[in-house]
Amino acid sequence: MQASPSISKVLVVGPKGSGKTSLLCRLIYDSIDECGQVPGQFLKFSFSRGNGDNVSFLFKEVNNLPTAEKKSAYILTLNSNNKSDLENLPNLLSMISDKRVIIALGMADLHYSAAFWIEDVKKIVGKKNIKIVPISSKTGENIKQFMLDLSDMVLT
Ligand SMILES: Nc1nc2c(ncn2[C@@H]2O[C@H](COP(=O)(O)OP(=O)(O)OP(=O)(O)O)[C@@H](O)[C@H]2O)c(=O)[nH]1
Ligand SMILES: [Mg+2]
Repeated sequence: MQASPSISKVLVVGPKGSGKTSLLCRLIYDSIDECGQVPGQFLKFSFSRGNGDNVSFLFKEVNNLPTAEKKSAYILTLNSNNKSDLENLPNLLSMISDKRVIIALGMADLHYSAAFWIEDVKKIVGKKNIKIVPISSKTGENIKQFMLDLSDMVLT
């Protein structure tokens, strides 16, 4: 049994309407019907990795970058149905100084109408070691995998 690590503060950033609030709602309430006033709030969440390890997070949606706020990592959300989210990605990445960032490629339930997908994001991210995980906050698709990848990132 591993001693439980201290809490990891993770800032959720991304273009307007890219799904930041919805992702947090999915994580905290397992639904996007009760989003309420998630923005600006610190949300505590304990994730069970399934092997007896729990990882504690403190999430916060941040709508203005760059930020001086302390953090251990960033989640960057993108709306895969909105081409401008891909176009704005280089600028967004330049405002994130932290090396620990994971990209939540959102609206995977609308993959059929996506404006871009994983390969397109990879081209912009280049050699940076940034994981890109397709997710749907609406259906919950791949959210567990996303949390496993996020916890891997903060634990290493
Ligand atoms: N189909 C679908 N819609 C989604 C998904 N995630 C979010 N949405 C919708 O996309 C819209 C924007 O989502 P938000 O979570 O408010 O995005 P945001 O990044 O917090 O937006 P701002 O705070 O305004 O910048 C809402 O209408 C959501 O219901 C998803 O996975 N699938
Ligand atoms: Mg929001």
